[in-house]
Amino acid sequence: MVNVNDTDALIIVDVQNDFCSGGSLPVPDAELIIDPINRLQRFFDYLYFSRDWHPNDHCSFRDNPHFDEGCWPSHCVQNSPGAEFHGDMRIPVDATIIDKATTAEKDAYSAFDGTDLSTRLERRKTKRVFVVGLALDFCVKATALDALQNGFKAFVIRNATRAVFPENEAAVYAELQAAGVELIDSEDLS
Ligand code: VGL
Ligand code: ZN
Repeated sequence: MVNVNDTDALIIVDVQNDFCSGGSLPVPDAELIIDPINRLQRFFDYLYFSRDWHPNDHCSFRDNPHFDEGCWPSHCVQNSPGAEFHGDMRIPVDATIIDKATTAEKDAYSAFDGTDLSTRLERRKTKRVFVVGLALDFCVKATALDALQNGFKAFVIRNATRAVFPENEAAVYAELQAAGVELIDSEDLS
């Protein structure tokens, strides 16, 4: 069991329409994590919701003529419906939203990359972060590994995340565990 304490933080990564069914870059079974995430929220005093928040000429878009390294369909364009949080996810009025990859030239998978997330966590004396959301093999993985780099203890809650390429899931979990991220399920929390 893991006892959640009052400085622990839940980081909910990129649960946005474009990553869910009907979106431009759908993660298989993304909807299955909404209920677990809604139920997890009550354990935590501090919730951080990250958003992939790209300009419409972002370098990661494969149809962008100005960059050749783009490898994704256009997704999560700032202020578009696809960038909105999934409508069934609970978002408290006092929630903190962390926008990332907001400029055309730079991509950022980690919610720590180019944001003030680490500063905000330190200000609240947070030592441990619990990471959930989309997608396990990209932004969730990068966020958990970056949490370690920033000196936090990191957990990934398996039943509250899904991979965009499910065949990568086992390898990602092995990589996270080898790096020192703890893998748990919602039922392990009290
Ligand atoms: C993500 C691909 C491109 C993610 C973001 O949130 O995991 N994946 N941009
Ligand atoms: Zn993106």
